[in-house]
This record gives sequence, structure tokens and C-alpha cells, in this order.
Amino acid sequence: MGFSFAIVGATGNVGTEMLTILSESDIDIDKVYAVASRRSVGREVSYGDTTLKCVDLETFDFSKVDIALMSAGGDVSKVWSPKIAKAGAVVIDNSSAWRMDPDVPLVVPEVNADAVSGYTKKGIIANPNCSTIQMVVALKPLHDRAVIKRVVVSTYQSVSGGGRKNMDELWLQTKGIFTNDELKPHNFTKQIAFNVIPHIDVFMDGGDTKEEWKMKAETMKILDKKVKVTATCVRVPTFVGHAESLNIEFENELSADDARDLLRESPGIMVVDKQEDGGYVTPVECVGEFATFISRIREDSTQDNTLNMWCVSDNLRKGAALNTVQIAECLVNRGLPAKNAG
Ligand code: 2RA
Repeated sequence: MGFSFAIVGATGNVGTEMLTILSESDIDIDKVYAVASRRSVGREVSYGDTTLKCVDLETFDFSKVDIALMSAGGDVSKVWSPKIAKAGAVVIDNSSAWRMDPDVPLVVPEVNADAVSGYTKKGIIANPNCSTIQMVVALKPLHDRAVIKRVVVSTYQSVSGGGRKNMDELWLQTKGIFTNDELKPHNFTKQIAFNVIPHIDVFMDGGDTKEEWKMKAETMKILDKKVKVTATCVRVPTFVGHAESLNIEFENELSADDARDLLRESPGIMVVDKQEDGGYVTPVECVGEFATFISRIREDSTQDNTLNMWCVSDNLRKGAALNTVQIAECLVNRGLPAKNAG
């Protein structure tokens, strides 16, 4: 008996990636529904080598679904995730709406896969923020080996993290600069083309942005509440792929060589680390890949038991769609019953 899925937000950046990755997964799937807002009803989206017509979120019967993968924004999720769960589906939500809810597991399978069993409380599992996911994938094996005290992270986040309109904005601004057109007025208050912006999401009391707070709070929930994280999250003019510079302080000694060997053997990680031209991964090279790539591993000469490293991952894949499908695989592999045979 196979599973039936709904992809809610099927026409967005992450929704289309979830459809692609789900079509390639090993889950026994009987039926997939592409669910979208009323304005997208009837629009066709790709699912493997077929297409699906989008159906209306407002009228769709979610009792037909075993698992709903959501990427429709926090406001929609706040209203619809409980309704979908009540209809009997397990919701795996990409928004930040439920991440810090104590009755909702926040899961990165390489780090805390067993937490999925907590879905029974509200019928909802939360997918962490993209910049958190790739970081905790890198941190987990290191923490298990040498106990992390503190992480200082600077991010270099591509515009796709802000959605399709931000990608259009970068394209228009870049083209506008080369063709001497006026920079078309858009939602951005700042020019992103050939620029970097130290501001993602809203500012909070104390001066951090919410993106920076997410990296701190989510890491404590997923990995270990004793790990201190301080972040500076920056938007950069790339289309897909988030990069992070990590400075990691440990309780115990861990050499760069030992860390490199350990990371090479760790799930979800690809180490590319040679001290030569091209001996590292850049965001352009991670696009479409599943792995979290780690380069530039070296000891911090200014502080004992501290390592620096560079971490790159496709924010639409491991940072969102892939992690979401991997959570679904964890559920299925742990015996979630399929109640809606096709
Ligand atoms: C961003 N992490 O990059 C945020 C939301 N995806 O914009």
C-alpha cells in the first residue's frame, strides 16, 4: 500500500524542488497532489516526467493524503497546517511558523532523525531554516566528537532564499546596470546587484535580525541547547546556494586533520579541501547537489580548540526541499501507516 502526498505551495521555488525530489525518492507513492492558491488552480507543474494540475487549497480534501509537504509561507501554514493535520495528514512545514513550538519536532535527519516520532502531538513536523540546516549538518559530527561550546557564523545567502521575485530583482538590476536602464523600482530598499546586504528578515530587539536569531534558536533545539551561536546573515548577489564561514570553539581538542577525516565519513557531507586554486567549493558548484560541502578546514591560530571552515549547500535542496522529503522518508521508514491507498 503506497502513500499519497500533497505538495502545498507547488508553484514556488521550494514547491517545485519538492516535486522533483519526491519523484526521485524511494518512497512507495500512490498519488501526489499539487496544491496551490486559487490564482494558480489549473496551472501545470512538473512531477518527474509527468505534469500535475494544481488544485485549490481552499477546497481540496486533505483526508485523501498521508503526508503534506508545505511551502506556502508562515501565514498560510498557521491557518492550514492544523486543518490539514486534523484531516489526518502529517504536515511537514517549511515556514518558521511552527519551528519553536515545543509540541512540534524540528528535524534535520542527519542530526536528530528520531525526533520525528514527536509528530503525534500536533501532526506537524517543522523543517528548519535553510541557513541552519547546512550548518547543523556540519556541526553534528564535530559536536559528537569534541563538544562544541560556541559557533561564530557569517552567511553569504543567495537571493533565492527570499523567493522567486528576489531572483527576478537581481536579474533586472544586473541587466539594468549593464544596459544603463533605470534600476527598476521593486520591493528592495537596497540595490542587490554587485552589492551585499547585512539584513535578512526583520530586525529584533538587541540588533540581531530574525534570520540570525533563527540560526541561534534552531541550533539549540536541533543539536544541543548548550551550544552558543552568534550569526551575521548577509544577502549576496548570487541566485542559488548559501555559503557560510564557521568559527567553531570546542570543549576538547580536535585537529583540522582529524576534523577533515571525521567530516569525510559523516552523512550528508562532501569534503573538498585542498590548499590550492579551486581546492574548495563555491555556491555555483553546489546548485542541484544534495550534499553539504565543506572546505577551508583549518585551526584558528588565535584561540585553542577552535577551527575555521567554509560550508556551502543548495538552499533550495538540502536547505528546504530535500530535507523536507528526507523527513518524510524518516516517517515512512519508522512505520508511518499509509491510510490512503490509491
Ligand atoms: C533566506 N533563510 O535565505 C531565508 C528564508 N529562506 O531568505
